[in-house]
Amino acid sequence: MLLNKQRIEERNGKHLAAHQRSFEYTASGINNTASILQKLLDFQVAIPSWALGTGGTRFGRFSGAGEPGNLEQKIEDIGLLHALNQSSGAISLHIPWDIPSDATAIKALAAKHNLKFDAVNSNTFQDQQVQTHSYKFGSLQHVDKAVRRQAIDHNIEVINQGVALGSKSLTVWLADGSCFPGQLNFRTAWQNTYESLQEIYAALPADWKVFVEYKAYEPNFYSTTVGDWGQSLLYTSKLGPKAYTLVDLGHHLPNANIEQIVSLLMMEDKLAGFHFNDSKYGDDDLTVGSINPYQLFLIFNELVEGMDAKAMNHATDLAWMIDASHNVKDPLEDLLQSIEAIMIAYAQALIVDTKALKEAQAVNDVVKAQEILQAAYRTDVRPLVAEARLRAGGALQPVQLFRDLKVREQLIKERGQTTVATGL
Ligand code: PSV
Ligand code: MN
Repeated sequence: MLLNKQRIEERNGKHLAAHQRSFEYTASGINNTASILQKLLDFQVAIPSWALGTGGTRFGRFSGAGEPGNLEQKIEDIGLLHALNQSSGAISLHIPWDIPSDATAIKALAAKHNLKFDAVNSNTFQDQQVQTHSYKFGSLQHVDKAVRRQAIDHNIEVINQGVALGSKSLTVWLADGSCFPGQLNFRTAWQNTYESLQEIYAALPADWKVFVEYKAYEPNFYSTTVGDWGQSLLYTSKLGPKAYTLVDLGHHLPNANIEQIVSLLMMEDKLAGFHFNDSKYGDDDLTVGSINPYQLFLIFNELVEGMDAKAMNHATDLAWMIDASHNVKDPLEDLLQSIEAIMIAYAQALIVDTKALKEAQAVNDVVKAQEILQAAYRTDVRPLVAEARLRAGGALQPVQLFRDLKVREQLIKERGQTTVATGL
């Protein structure tokens, strides 16, 4: 199914007058509207190939209907999202859930939908049918060299797949760790993992990066070998300049100060980018901004301040991606909501009066500092985000248009009721 700009433009018509009124009002209170709009237009968030179907937990999965049954259909889904919001111009593949059988054809299909290939992700946390050794007791950390070899080779294979598609980075997330005290030797597990990562690092093409993603717990519940940002930073610092630490918002212990982590990783030039999601308890993988939008804003505030301090390009110098599991919502509607939440937080961060904030910090004016941040956070920037979408040819109201055009109903007609997408 294709949504062309003309069809979207026609539908925008009936909301245009109301939008223009609210946009003018919001813009009148902001100094640099033109530059903010350009930044919003440039900002693209990659969609993971594994999040286009209904997700599940270990207790069950309640599949939706009309889910994409293959990689081509997943690309088509992201094409729909991008047509609606003009901010989802990239796809991140998980191998072997989504191995392209014909890289040239897949690349051409993605280009037809104006999509690029973001980071490729390896998977050594599940056993595949054709695999010789099991990852039950870890992969890159494993006590058996043959298992480590298999996991290293898989990562190199994923790099090769990514090269064929035009990706420029590999994300490694390891489930490695232990469930019980005494199960493994922490130092040996760390050392094995480091040596394995060194081999993967050595296989990176010159213009590639490797992202080491950390996670506090699950599936291992006693220790995780890349358990937090400190451990990831230790690996990436030792590996070299092509290695970076990837922050997945759901991978922290409760109440962690993620914005501070982000700020320090950027200070050290070691922040890879993000897997966006939201959570109340742990790795809940909920819609971005659905539980704690203020935290998301504070993270973007650090990002914008940190990127500007280093004259970085907001759109291209870090990797922006969603990593969520849509268990009770239509995945496409959920992704549209997530992108909207990201754009809102980004726009709010862009209107922070950074000069005044620095002045307040310099004289320890705590009250003023809070006033400045919350003035930005409490500004309704939705008309700015909508205006950027409108200028790019997207929908003024993406979720509403998705429903009005009966996109899911159409996909069910095309794909049937019972298709199940690959992923967790
Ligand atoms: C692990 O929880 C994770 O965040 C990693 O990024 C994986 O690649 C992804 O989720 C798998 O769903
Ligand atoms: Mn993740």
